[in-house]
Amino acid sequence: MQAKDALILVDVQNDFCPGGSLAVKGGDEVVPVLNRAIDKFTAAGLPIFATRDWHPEKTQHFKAYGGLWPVHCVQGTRGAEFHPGLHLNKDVVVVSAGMLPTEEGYSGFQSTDTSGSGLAELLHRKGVERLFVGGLATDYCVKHTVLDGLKEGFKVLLLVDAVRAVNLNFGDGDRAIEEMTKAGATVAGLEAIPS
Ligand code: VGL
Repeated sequence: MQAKDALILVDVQNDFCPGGSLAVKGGDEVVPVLNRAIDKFTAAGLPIFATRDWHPEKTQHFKAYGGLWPVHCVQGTRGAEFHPGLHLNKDVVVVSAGMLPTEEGYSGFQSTDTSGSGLAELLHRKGVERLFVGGLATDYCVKHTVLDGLKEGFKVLLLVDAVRAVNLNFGDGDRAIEEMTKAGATVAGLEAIPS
């Protein structure tokens, strides 16, 4: 493990898992894979960030108000909670996105912690240079987080066994992986996490 690595868990929330209001097929399958990544990062004392979609009840992100999506991840609801099987611990920093009624909030880099600091700033403060990214969903929040991470100057590894796609259109997930790769991300398995 290198001292400048961080793990980014993207939106592993109940509403994106089977039974949730915007369920991603196999969404819960990312949990055991991410838990192994969390255990490795925790053992090495390296930073872990968990992003979450954290919407108000009325937002242009939802169909009823002109957006694409069914109601999901409304602040304070069970659907907005992290999947109960995810090994979150007190050292994991939670950052929230999509809190404004006018904001889609697809990118983890639009997320802030409780004091209002953005993800890029939090990563820079810890001297992070390389991100390992997994979570939900491949074709939305994972993709935007990876692309923005690259734009911010981080090296980015996509933990490909730990992502699942919404696939509103057939093949969206595969196209998203291609787009991330073209932009400079590396597709990797858990073995890419040095221990
Ligand atoms: C997401 C669709 C709508 C995601 C969020 O977390 O990828 N997808 N809102």
